[in-house]
Amino acid sequence: MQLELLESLFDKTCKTKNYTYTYGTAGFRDKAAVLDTVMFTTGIIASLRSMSHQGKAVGVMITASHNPPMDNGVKIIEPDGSMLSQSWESLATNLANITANENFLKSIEFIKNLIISLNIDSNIIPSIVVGMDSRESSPRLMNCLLSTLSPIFNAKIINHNMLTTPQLHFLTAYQNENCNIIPAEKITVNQYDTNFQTAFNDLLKLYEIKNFNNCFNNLIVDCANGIGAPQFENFIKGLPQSNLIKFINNNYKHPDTLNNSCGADFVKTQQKLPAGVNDDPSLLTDSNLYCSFDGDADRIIFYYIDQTNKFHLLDGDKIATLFAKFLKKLLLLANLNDIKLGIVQTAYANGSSTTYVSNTLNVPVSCTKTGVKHLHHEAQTAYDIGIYFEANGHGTILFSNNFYSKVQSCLEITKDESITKACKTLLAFSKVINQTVGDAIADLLGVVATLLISEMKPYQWDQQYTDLPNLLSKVIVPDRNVFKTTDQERKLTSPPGLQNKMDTLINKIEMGRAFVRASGTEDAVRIYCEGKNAEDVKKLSKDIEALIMAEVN
Ligand code: NG1
Ligand code: ZN
Repeated sequence: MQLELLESLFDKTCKTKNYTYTYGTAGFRDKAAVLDTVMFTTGIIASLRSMSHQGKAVGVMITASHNPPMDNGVKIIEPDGSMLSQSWESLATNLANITANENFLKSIEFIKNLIISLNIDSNIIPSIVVGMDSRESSPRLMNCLLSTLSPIFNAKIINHNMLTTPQLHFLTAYQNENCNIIPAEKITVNQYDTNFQTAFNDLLKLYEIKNFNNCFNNLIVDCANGIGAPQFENFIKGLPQSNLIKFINNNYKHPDTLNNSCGADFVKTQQKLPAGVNDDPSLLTDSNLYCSFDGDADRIIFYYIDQTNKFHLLDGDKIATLFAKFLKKLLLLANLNDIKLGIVQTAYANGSSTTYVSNTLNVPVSCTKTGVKHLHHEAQTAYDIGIYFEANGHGTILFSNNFYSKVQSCLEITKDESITKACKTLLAFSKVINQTVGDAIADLLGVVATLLISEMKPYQWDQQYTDLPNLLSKVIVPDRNVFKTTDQERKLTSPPGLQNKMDTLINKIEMGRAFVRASGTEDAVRIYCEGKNAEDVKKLSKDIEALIMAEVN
């Protein structure tokens, strides 16, 4: 480690000064033009994180997910593939802000103190795995990131270049798990592909499924013109029936089109079909299943149209309930009643889904703050099978060690064929899921497998429950940081008095529910409203927006 080299690199790389960065819901996010300094400091933090894990590989992904093309961002991945530990988020924020606002000596002092207080052995060589999405600014920001890794830390760098966020999470964990058998430089996205293709094919073999037409004619995949396009186009070469998969918005080589009138965020918030479906009439039929990835393919939502061409959304809440129903049935078949299955949602989950999970599925449901790190933690600590999804389609399923040992021992003891099959299905299904993080590709495989095994068409899946009318909107305010919340972000504590005024409006409408919080990824305040009647919901949303504007102006 040669910290003395930092000064000249600071001057060369950190052009953005007098700026405040925050490690938010999903890492640092901002206009790409101001991210040079924070890329530089993130390289330092990632190296220290790897050293604090005795040189295990730590991942760094450059992406701004669903945000517009001129934005970008960066997030750090722990050696086990999970998101950066929360205690390090503030360290990352502090170093970025000291570097952007104070002098070089202060930054060096901060780094040295960190090394001492965390007891980091400075002789350890860090190992960093890097990747980026398809944005125009990503290669430039990658250079800012890499500028510290080699000269200062002499880090071992594996550069996967362009890939999806979940692919990088998976490969970071894979590299650490297999470090004694596979040299890091031999690890490529092929390992990811083979792993999930094999898992999916093995699961279908259990049920001898060869034909997908019982569930849909075509699967139309909207890739948001992002990195999911080339990655999934390549991935499906290892799937059966891949000729049924049709791509739209796969123009990732034109980064200016990223997330533009397409992608998971657009479809979920606008509640309508993305661009591209209407261009080709053969794509528009009620026998197709549609899905949209977001810009870095860690979110997916599904939808279909009925015979009258009406659009129906199958969002993250619907994915969670589909999986919960399927897994609960398998647990019952295998008599594995002591495996604790639960769903984790955020306040953005539709009220109908929460009622359905508790009252119809009889599955416990938890609510956490927005941001998958919160859901992930709850799923991991509260359940043996923790299904977590944000309504926007960001989520996965976590299977505990207790789950694996109980299913395995049941399999060893039982002579009953249906119990054996249920246990084998549970184990095979758990491999289809990317347990490091929400993954559009793995979640797609999980949904398709569930529909095929359950012989369910999209409209039957949709019949589980009917969403309450809802509206998600955002307003730009001078300072979103004045909006502070409590109760898993469902109630405002600041600005004072605003929540009371909102409650008066909410109480006026039937089944009304609404909340307001500052976004962690955009410079905006989000308003969520739902109620029994769509017109009431629209009005409530407008009224709350007016309250906010009156408050801040
Ligand atoms: P913010 O901008 O903090 O609301 C958004 C999503 C989160 C999460 C992150 C990361 C909504 C309402 N919020 O966060 O759920 O997915 O982006 O991508 O969808
Ligand atoms: Zn994303």
